[in-house]
Amino acid sequence: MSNNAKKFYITTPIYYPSAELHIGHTYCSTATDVMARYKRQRGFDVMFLTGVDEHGQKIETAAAKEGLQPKEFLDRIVAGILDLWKLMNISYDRFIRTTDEYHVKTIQKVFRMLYDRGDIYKDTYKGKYCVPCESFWTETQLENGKCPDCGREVQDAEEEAYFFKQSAYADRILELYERQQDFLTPKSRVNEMVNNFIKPGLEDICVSRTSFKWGIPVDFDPGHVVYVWVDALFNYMSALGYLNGEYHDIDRYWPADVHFVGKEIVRFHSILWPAMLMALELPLPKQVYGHGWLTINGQKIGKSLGNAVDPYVLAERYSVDALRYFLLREFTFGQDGDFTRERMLTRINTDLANNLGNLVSRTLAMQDKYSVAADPDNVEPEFTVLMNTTHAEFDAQMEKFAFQNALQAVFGALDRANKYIDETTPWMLAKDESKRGELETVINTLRYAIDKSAYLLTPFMPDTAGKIQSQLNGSAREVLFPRIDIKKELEYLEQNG
Ligand code: ME8
Repeated sequence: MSNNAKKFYITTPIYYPSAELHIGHTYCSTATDVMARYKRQRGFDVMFLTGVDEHGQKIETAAAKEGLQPKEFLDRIVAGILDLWKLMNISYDRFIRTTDEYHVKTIQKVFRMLYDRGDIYKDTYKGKYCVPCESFWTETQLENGKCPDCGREVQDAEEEAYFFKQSAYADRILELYERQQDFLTPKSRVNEMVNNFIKPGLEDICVSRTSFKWGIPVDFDPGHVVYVWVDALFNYMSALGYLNGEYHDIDRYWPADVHFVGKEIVRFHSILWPAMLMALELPLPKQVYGHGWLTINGQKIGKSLGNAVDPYVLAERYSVDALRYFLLREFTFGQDGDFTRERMLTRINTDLANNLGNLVSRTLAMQDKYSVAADPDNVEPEFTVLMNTTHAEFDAQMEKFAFQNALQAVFGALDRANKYIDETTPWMLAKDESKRGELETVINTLRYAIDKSAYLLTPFMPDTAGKIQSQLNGSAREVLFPRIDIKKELEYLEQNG
């Protein structure tokens, strides 16, 4: 990659290592992967970062339960996460573990710098703590006495601790939202932040703990470990080599072009994160995008709710590409979406088997049968226009992370191509030697529509797009997406899924 290429730095959150990764995690990393692949395809020098967020009491407790040291416990789980990303074809450029030595070094330096500048000070912490979420709450923030994020019990907590002067940055954060209108998107997330957190009075935030050990030690005050969110957020910079010698890309890639994050962690990314960066006089990320949740019957899919959907089962049964496609086509990225097996199967059948798959197999079967030579220049003008418009629409939607709309544009064109077959009836043209020219145009127009669509679909379905391209180039044909008998399949999943 030439060093002159425009850069694009995109991140997923770093995931909490959990043995039971579910389709919600897959959703976030697939969306990021699609965006990274899209930008690479358009010539950008992409840095796609993902990783794991390994510290905190939750991990310490989980490891102890299994009689393991935290690191041993983590290594096993991280191997599983890497395996899932491999399965899902997640093309990350860098994978960070917050237990990596270089990251630890960065965090210790950051903590000390914030302390030296007076942005971190020592006091006594009194309040509530949600262990599973690693979140501190004040009484007023609780909902019915429970954690407002997950609804679980919180604990009383009181200890000597360090605090970050978040309150001092409230005005500058509001100014940031004003000045940089797309800093936080979708727009609805800005109102949530302003009304729920900033307007009621932004509080200083407790950034160290003494009640457990599994964290990055504050190097000038033994016994204190750094609050997991300070540790976690700076991964986006430590992974580029900020304040460590491991990597040297900070000047090339920082500030990030976009952080993709789930809506429940938007507040950390759009308040605490910019506030800490402001304190250190560092450039702010250009954008934070808060995506919605995948739910089942309206409830967030997650381990603790016991309704996890296993991406392995779905990917093995319907293909990785079908799953990737479904996730980004069915749901509106910025909003919650309810997962059902029926929605998934219907989407795969309608779009992938009937529309795309059918178009490819019909076109290539006819090309063979009627011995039509490929000629990329023999294209109906209507389709040149259609595919150009589709391409422009696709790009416009991708720039807004409106994946569902981008895909809809391509599938609209594929739909048109299928109708064009019905209108032109190539099997009739083939019977009449005087219509040979017309037949050749029809087949080549279809090939052109397929080729352009495959190009656009590449970031979403890299394997399928590759298969389509090689089938267009004459390699043996295989069915791309077998049609599913939905009723039978639902019964199967009921028993095995
Ligand atoms: O929050 N639907 O990690 P995490 C959509 N370590 N997205 C979902 C989801 C669902 N049902 N369930 C989880 C953390 N996610 C921190 C991040 S970043 C500096 C630190 C998403 O493993 C969730 O919204 O709990 C989040 O964006 C990501 O998975 C990681 O969640």
